[in-house]
Formats: sequence, structure tokens, C-alpha cells
Amino acid sequence: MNTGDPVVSVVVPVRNEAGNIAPLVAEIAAALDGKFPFEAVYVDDGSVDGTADELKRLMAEYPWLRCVRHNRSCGQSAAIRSGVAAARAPLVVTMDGDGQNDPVFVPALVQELEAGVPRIGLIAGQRIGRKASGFRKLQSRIANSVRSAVLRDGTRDTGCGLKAFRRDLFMALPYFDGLHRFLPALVRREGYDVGYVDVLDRPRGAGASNYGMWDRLWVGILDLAGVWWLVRRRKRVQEISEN
Ligand SMILES: Nc1nc2c(ncn2[C@@H]2O[C@H](COP(=O)(O)OP(=O)(O)OP(=O)(O)O)[C@@H](O)[C@H]2O)c(=O)[nH]1
Ligand SMILES: [Mg+2]
Repeated sequence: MNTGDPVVSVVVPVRNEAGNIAPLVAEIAAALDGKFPFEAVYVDDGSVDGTADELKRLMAEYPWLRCVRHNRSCGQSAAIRSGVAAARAPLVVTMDGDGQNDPVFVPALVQELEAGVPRIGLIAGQRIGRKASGFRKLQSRIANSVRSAVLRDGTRDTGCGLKAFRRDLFMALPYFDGLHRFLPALVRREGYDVGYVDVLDRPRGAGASNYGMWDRLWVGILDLAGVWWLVRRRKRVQEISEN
């Protein structure tokens, strides 16, 4: 049974993922029913396929399923932010909606986060057994190693959609398009540690990737410079007093 106020909100950004909605919602149900009260907040990022209809149909079946929608596509970071803003639970787990992330790992992420509070601000999934093509994996490996060398954020893989954090911490982070790839550095900047859970990667279900190589490369370089600056200009207030 899944009644009462949700303890965990699972946030899933989707753009044109019609064929992947029903299988993933069923997997979320199977993985989380009976574990803790939860909700799933799908964010339909301006899809033009049957994504909205699928979500509507499934919402009649699963009372814990919610859907917020961008009328026009605003990107994955904005979709995640809208989902976290709409979330009712204090803890959020994000997950890609294309089937690459398996919801069976959600309880492990939640458990690690709860065990690490208040020191840990983020639990990041680390993909093992990547199912992407060789070229895509190479791009990802280069991007991850440049990022971790520049930011020294101690993280092997920031590209995994499975991440768990406190809702209020996420909403307090500086927001920009692309933020979802830099969460470890941004969370450390706030003074928290990051924990990791290995997760098995799966191939995408139906549909096609939303990204090409160039969007990731050029925007990634610009974002990296921005995050480097943010981290460098951090100033933490150590003590506050009130008379
Ligand atoms: N890329 C992208 N993804 C979006 C957008 N809005 C929502 N999403 C969702 O964000 C998730 C990740 O997008 P993918 O295109 O699978 O990106 P990826 O997993 O990094 O790339 P692949 O490994 O090529 O699948 C999916 O659930 C998308 O449907 C958007 O504007 N762009
Ligand atoms: Mg994907």
C-alpha cells in the first residue's frame, strides 16, 4: 500500500518518451510498493508524441502518479527543477524516463541518503556496465574526466540520471540550464558531502536520444567554466549570531 504523505518523490523528466512511460511506471510500482510512501512526478517537457496521453491513462490507474507539463520544451534541467518544485516529499530521487535507469536502485539511494544526513547532501548513481555505443561512451568518459580534473568534485560519473537529495537543498542551489550534470560540485559547494551507489546501466527503451554530440560538447565546456567560477567564488558563513 502507498498511502499517507509521500516520504520520497521520484522525479522523471520526459520528452517524447511515449513508448517508455508504461513499462517504467510499472517498474516504479514494483520496486517501491510497500517500501515507503512515495509519489512519482513525471515532467512532460513539451512532448509532441503520445507521452501526455500515456501519462493521463496511467494516472487513472496509479493514484501516486502525477504529471506536470511544460507546454514547450525547456530542457532536461528545467524539467527536473519543475518536478522538484512540484514534489511533495522532503526527499527526491531523479531518474531518466527512457528506461536506462532501473527503479530497483531507488531504495538503496534513499537508504544511503537517510543514513548520511546531515553530512551527505547528495547520493549519485554511478553507472556500471554502460550500454551506450562505444563512441557515446568515449564522449562520456572524456567529459567526465575533464570535469573531475577541473572541478575536483571526486565524482567518476555525473551523467547518471539516478540521484537522491533533499528537496530544500536542491531548490537552494544556483540554477542554470545544464545544472543536472554538475550536482556533485554544486552540493559540495554548499558544504555537504556526496555519497555514491553503483547502478547497472540499461539500454534506452523505445525512442531516440534527445542529445547530439555538439550540444553536449560546447554547452558542456561553457557550463564547466561557469561551475568552476561558482565553486571558486564560494563564501561560506561560518557563524551567525543574533542579539
Ligand atoms: N535531452 C533532453 N532530455 C530531456 C529533455 N527534456 C526531458 N528530457 C528527458 O531527460 C532524460 C535524459 O535524456 P536522454 O536523451 O535519454 O539523454 P541521455 O540519457 O543523457 O543520452 P543517451 O545516453 O543518448 O540516452 C530522458 O528521460 C528525456 O526524455 C530535453 O529537452 N532534452
Ligand atoms: Mg538516455
